[in-house]
Amino acid sequence: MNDITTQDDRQGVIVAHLGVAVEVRFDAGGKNEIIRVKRNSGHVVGDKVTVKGEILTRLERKSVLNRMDARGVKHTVGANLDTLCIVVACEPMPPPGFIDRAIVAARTARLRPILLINKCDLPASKEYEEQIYETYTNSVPLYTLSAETGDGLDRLTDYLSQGLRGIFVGPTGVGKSSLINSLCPAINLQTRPLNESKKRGRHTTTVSTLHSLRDGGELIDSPGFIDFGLVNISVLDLAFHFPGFEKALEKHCSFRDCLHRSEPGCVVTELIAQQKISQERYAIYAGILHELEELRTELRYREKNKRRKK
Ligand SMILES: Nc1nc2c(ncn2[C@@H]2O[C@H](COP(=O)(O)OP(=O)(O)O)[C@@H](O)[C@H]2O)c(=O)[nH]1
Ligand SMILES: [Mg+2]
Repeated sequence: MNDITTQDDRQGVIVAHLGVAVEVRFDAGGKNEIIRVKRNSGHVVGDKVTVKGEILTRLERKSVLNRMDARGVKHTVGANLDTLCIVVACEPMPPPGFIDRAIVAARTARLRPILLINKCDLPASKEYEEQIYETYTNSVPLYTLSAETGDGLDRLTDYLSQGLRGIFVGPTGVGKSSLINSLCPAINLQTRPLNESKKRGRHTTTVSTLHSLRDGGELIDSPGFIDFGLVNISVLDLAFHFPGFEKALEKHCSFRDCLHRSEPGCVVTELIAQQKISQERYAIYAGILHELEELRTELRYREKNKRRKK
């Protein structure tokens, strides 16, 4: 009797979420099956599950990645991720602070951030690459590549083939779909010339899927996932994880909850005075800090209103 139960209790991972069902890839045999779940069951791509008969149970998550939609509602994009691949290019350039927010979000969610500079085949790329290297060399691994020519893709393949599960994030038009297609031709995502993506607006489909790569590693493709706002990040997370402050923070500020504003004994302030952290970088930090504080005030206000209505 016991034997039958164990046979029935199968482990796998969710590779697609289809609303009222999920597609599970089972560890044994590597076969996929569709299992029914309740709508809004809370399961996401990357979740480890056990399936016993018709019953699906989620196992504990190692990490989750959340995003906030335009209305401020939180969504979980994927579970058990290892690395966030931040994609940028000289065209279109990311908005100021985009890379910093992404790095802080990744570190807060315990994902390893890496920075991919795509479109290195374009003549304007050299100067942009230099800027990026100057700012981020000591903070995150950097990869210069081109989905168009294939240059530098092998380094990314090698990185992911350590058995890492990754997801790409970046502004529309930088080449995320092109890169995913190069790494995993079976997915065959639609890519769009820059002017067309503006005309037609964003993807409408938001079905996330998990794909295994030929040389090892996995990628989550989540078409609606472009930016994730500052969801789940506290002012302290920002103060700890802002790229460029690493050297300073090795020494520790006098106060453990130092926000590097004008607190006494702040090592960031010290390094600014020594010109080891530039005013420009600090201004970006201060801007994000301000945004987070505004967001917190707004969330508190909304909470209060909600309670009042009840
Ligand atoms: N020159 C050049 N163009 C690229 C490269 N990668 C993507 N593109 C082009 O950039 C545009 C947007 O690419 P897409 O993959 O749809 O970007 P996404 O919005 O980030 O998914 C398309 O016209 C691609 O052909 C590259 O490495 N070099
Ligand atoms: Mg795309």
